[in-house]
Amino acid sequence: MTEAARRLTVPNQPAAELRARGFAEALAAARGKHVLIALRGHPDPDGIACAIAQAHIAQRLGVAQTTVAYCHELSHRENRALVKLLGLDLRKIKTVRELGKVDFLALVDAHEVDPDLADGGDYEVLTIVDHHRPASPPKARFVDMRMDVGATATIFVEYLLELAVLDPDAEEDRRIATALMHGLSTDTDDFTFARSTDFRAAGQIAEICDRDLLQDLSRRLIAPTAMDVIARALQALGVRRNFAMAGVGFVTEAERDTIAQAADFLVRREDIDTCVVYGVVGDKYIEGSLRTHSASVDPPVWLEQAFGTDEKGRPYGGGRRDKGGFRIPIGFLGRVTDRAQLWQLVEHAVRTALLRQSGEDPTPGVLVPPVAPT
Ligand SMILES: [Mn+2]
Repeated sequence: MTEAARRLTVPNQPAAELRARGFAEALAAARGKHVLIALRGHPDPDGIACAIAQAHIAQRLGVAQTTVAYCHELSHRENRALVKLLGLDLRKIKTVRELGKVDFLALVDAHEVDPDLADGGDYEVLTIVDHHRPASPPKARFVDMRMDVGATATIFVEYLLELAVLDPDAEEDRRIATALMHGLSTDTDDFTFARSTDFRAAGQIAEICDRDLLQDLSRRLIAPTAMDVIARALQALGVRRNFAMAGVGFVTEAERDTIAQAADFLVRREDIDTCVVYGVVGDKYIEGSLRTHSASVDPPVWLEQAFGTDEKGRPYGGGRRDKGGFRIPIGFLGRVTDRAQLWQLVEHAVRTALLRQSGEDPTPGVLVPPVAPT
């Protein structure tokens, strides 16, 4: 039977088998070796779950050692709770070297090594498994990029079924299933944006999950700092037709996630479909989060059109179907001591770019007066 015919008769199955086999073959090259699963950016539940799933599969396939590591803060309270409640062993690193001899890197829920991992480029990337649209072709021995899944966790559920079936009676296996379910639900906004493949994956691990733990994990807490930032966003909110934007002023690095939380909140306003919340993070970057449920807004494209690219041609922003983010270094300007003035500059530049991109006239008259920075 031809591949096409088989695919017709048993939807998904042959492709799933092939991909899992390819993944296993790549990992086989690391038999007896040390693989670093390097999370990019601030680890989120999907990335963390996939990392421990890959570590589990790797172990079964004879990889001698796996380390899961990240190089940015584990900044979200819920992400710290995930690591704590599941008793996960995650390492925070600045270089790969500090882990001793590492033979390969593996990327999950990302397709590039974190640029802040100083010597990340010196190591071969063995596998890439991700659902973010790549800006450039990802380079690794094995690549599985799927834009049609709501979470990378869905892909790992598939791998687990083919390569290392989870045992409902084993504590570790239950933990992995629980983490994957949590990753699935957070990445799909509680399954609102889930595809059929995501539902299928959730169904396959539902009986193995620890329900009590899952409930603890999904308790959506809002930190007091996030509430403050949401209040600032509401105060500064500017609405143009179905587009809303809000500049929240200065935010510390540890609290950067509050910008995304404010955007999650604002996009629920019923008369808009897209919003952007932005601020100056750690006096180093203008950072912003975009949230949309508009069919015509593609976050990575929209953000690139609004903010362009850096001198190396890399877009300042990226994202997926319903959300995106951007980060623009402010460099030397970060030293400006008059924060009100600095904020005014940032506010003006960002608002102009956003209004232009949303098809509005960015003349000063339509700019909402900036809120005093904090
Ligand atoms: Mn993800």
